[in-house]
Amino acid sequence: MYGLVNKAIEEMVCSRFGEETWETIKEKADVDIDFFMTMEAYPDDLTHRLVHSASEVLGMSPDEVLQAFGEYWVIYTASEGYAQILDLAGDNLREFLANLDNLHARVGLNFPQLQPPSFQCTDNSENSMELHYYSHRQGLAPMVKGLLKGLACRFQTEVEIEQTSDRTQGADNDVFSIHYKSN
Ligand code: 1MF
Repeated sequence: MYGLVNKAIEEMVCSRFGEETWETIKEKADVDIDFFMTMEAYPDDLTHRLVHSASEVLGMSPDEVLQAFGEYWVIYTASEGYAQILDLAGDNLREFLANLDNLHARVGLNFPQLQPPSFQCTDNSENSMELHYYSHRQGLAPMVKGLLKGLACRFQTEVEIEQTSDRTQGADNDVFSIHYKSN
């Protein structure tokens, strides 16, 4: 994945736990890189090693780290030069999710090594929808749950998110059910 992803993990850890903790995490992950380059593509394995190491050092499960990271990604990209791309994707959760493939297509135009996931949503009713998540990558569904929470926060929408289908449990793809809490 592009270095932007590893930089976001670094920023999340450093802002919450400090730089020393980050150095420990990198060391344990056997990652000997001082500065990640935003525009350079790094092996996915490196990102996974960082997540696993962070989970050990921080005493969280890898899924919890990924979920926290998903939430952070929404804030991080908005503050690191991608505010406009995010703004263009919509001003409510439904619209944004429906536009995610367009967003990735736009980013991928300039960065050919992007391997974008794909998202398809279907409206179940006025207050609930289903999101199908397709990816070249394995094991990132917890991050998607975090991304959804981050987006709900961005749009100040209260939602309940449940994963109803799980690739790690043998399903063809991951499906999330999103329920708007009425208030
Ligand atoms: O292949 C990739 O390197 C890659 C990196 C990040 C693919 C996708 C993403 C973004 N995605 C991360 C989870 C990927 C899960 C998977 O592959 O199955 C999050 C997608 C997302 C979901 C909900 C809400 C917002 C989301 O992301 C918005 C977004 C997406 C991509 C970028 C920024 C915001 C982006 C921008 C530039 C990138 C990489 C990603 O790379 C650069 C950066 C600077 C210069 C050149 C390239």
